[in-house]
Amino acid sequence: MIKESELILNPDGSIYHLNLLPEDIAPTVITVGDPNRVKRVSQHFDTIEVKKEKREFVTHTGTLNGKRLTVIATGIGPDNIDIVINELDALVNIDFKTRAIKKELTSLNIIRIGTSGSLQTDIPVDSMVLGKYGLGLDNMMRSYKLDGITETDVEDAFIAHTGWNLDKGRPTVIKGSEKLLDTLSSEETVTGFTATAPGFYGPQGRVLRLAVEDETLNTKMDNFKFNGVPVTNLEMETSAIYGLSKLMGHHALSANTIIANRANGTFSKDPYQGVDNLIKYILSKLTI
Ligand code: R1P
Repeated sequence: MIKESELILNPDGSIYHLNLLPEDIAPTVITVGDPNRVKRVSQHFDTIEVKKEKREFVTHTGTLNGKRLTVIATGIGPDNIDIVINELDALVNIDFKTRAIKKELTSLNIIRIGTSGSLQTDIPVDSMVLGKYGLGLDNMMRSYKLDGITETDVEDAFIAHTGWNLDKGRPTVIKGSEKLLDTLSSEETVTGFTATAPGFYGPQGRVLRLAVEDETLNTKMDNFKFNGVPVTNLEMETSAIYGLSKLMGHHALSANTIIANRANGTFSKDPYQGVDNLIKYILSKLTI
C-alpha cells in the first residue's frame, strides 16, 4: 500500500497535480509544453469529453476518427515531466482505492508535440524533428535506478567529444519508442538525438549578461555524431519523457517543430504556423 504522503490524491479522488481521475485519460497521450497549445490540438478532435486543469497542467480528452486521445500541457522543463509522467502512470497502473500497484499494467503511448532549436544549419526553421534518442543534459533521470536503459557507449562518446564537465552530472542517452518512430516518421521528418537542457539560457549556451561554463558546447554538440546519427535539436523535456516512460513500460516519442536555428541565428517567421503544421501532421499519423 502506497502511503498518503507518497501517492497524493485530492478530495475528489483525483491525482494531486494533474487533477485527473483514472477515467479522464486515453491510452494515447499528447504532451505539449504550452498550456495554450492544448486547445490548438483539441480543436481538431471530433468530441471533447474532459476539460480539466490545475496550475500549468491543462488537459483535454476526446476522440478523433474514433480514436480516444488526451492532450496535456506539461509546462517547461524536466522537473515538470517528472510530475506529469509519474502521475499519468499512476492513473493507469495504481489502484487509487487500495493504493496498490495493479497486477496487469497498462502501456500508454506518449507523444510530445513541442518547439525546439535546431543545432544544424541543414535543419532549417519550420522543420519537423523526431527524437530517435533523448540526450539528457539535465540530471533528472539520475535520481532513478536506470537499470540498463541508457546507451552508455553513446554517453561515453559524447562526454569524450565535448570534454563534458562532469560537475554538471553525467549526460543520459535513452532511446525513444521504435514503434512510434515507425508510425510518425516520413519524408517530411528528420530524426536524430534530441538534446534536453535543464534551462533555457546558460544551459543552452545563450549569453545575455552571464558567462557560460563552456561557450563552445553548442558547436561541439552540432558536430557530434554516433553511428552517423547527429544531434538535431535542443529543448527541455524529451530525455525525461523517454527515461521515465521506458522505466515504467510506456511508449514515448518526441516531435518538435524547429522555431530557431541556433547554428545560423535565424528564427521562424511564423512559429505559430509551424506548431499548427506539426499538430496536424501528428494527429493525421496517429489516427490513420
Ligand atoms: C522554452 O521556451 C520551452 O519551449 C520548448 C522547450 O522545450 C521549453 O519547454 O518546448 P515547448 O514549446 O513544448 O514548451
